[in-house]
Amino acid sequence: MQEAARVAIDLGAESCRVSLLRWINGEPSIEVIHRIPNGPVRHDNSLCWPLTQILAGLEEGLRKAAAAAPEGIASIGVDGWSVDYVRLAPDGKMLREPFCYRDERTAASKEAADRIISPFDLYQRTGTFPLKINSVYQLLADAALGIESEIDTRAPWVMLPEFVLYWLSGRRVAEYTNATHTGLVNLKTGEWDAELFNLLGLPVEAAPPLVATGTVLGSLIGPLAQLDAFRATQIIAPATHDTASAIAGIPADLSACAYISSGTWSLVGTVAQIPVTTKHAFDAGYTNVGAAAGGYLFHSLINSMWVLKQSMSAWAADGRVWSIENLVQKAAECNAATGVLDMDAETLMLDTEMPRRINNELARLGFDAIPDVAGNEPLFGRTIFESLALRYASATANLEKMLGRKLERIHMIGGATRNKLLVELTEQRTGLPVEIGETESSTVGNLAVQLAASAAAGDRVTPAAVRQWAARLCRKQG
Ligand code: LRH
Repeated sequence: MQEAARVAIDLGAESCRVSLLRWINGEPSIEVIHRIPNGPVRHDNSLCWPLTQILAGLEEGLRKAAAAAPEGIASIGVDGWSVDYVRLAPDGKMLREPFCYRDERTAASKEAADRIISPFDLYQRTGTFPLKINSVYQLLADAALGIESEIDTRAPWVMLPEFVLYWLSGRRVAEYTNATHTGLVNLKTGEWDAELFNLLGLPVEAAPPLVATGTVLGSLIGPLAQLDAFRATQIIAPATHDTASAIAGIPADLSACAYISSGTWSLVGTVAQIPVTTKHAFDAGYTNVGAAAGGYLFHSLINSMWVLKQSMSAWAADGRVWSIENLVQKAAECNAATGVLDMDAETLMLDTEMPRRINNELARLGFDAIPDVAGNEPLFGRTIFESLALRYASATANLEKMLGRKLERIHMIGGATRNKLLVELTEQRTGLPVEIGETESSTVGNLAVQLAASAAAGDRVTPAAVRQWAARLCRKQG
């Protein structure tokens, strides 16, 4: 009898995917069955995610998966970008479409939180670098909006990938790796820091119960459960933070190397067994968030393809349509960049008018502007890639200083693995060889945890088991 299939759902800020793992003659084969384009949308004055649309797309994807796997689907797991969450109404439905972390409402709430507890104290307590986008500042912003926007801050909330798990299983949880990115999990206990919630005036009762990576939540519920392929389907919480899933998808031993997980953001770091919350790590912007099945992702978050994608949208609206492949190829033919951008600049994290923002930044730093006219798009691209590679280099140099040892290589996963120019520039600027991993590494990590969880039959999944499954899945992906 053919082994049952599995489904991985990856929620991405630019596109959400439903992928199907099947066993053909005993060998794994992973196929993206359905893609749902995604991006933040403006509702009135706030930036939100089109979650109703995403759920409709996921349902369509799951129906396609069922049709493609007559052998039956053993389990479904969901991972996605971190920090955003959904508030629930008493009937369990979403109260409103969730805010996107780029909404500027957290500027004021972070300032208010900083007055209650200093960012460095918070860092030492939770290990999480206090980024403005973290859920803690968003939950506080809900409180500040309060009456005006009718957000009941006592309303239960659930993070985005876990909302999809809740929709599929009826169980509301917070998986550990994703929970650590809220900025509200205590580093020592690995549990919600109730004292911190109190200090900040946030009701801890509204937070979901914390569960370990690889927890089996129960059977699939709802109309999809009527489909033959879903008769015996279990819903499993993988590492629901997509970066933790992506790192879990790397089959190699990472102790002597750095990873770059690239997409809308780039995460540059390594897996540490002990968290690092020194002043140096804080000043360098390094976070400690949970890794799948043990250890910490010690990395810094770098603004990445967002800058290019936003520029491409602005050009497309002006009739200047480019594919990424074409843009990268033409950028490689430019001799050099016009200048170097500060990829950490706040203005480059916002939406709309990106070419103008880039030029303002170039001017601020004393470089020439790039006339925003047809034909100059590759020069913008080249400037972004050069700036990114230099930022990767400062991140790896900082990492070596903090670890007190040299890195042997970089393991790159995610979208940049397809960008030959960026890979070359990264090798040149960091002076380290780059090993190319999976483009869709979070799918591999998501599935590896599901397989390890099923095999563990109620016991905790181990890093060794996850890595073995990742190796098995990667070998066939070419
Ligand atoms: C990448 C990612 C990253 C977070 C950010 C909010 O998708 O999950 O790890 O820091 O989105």
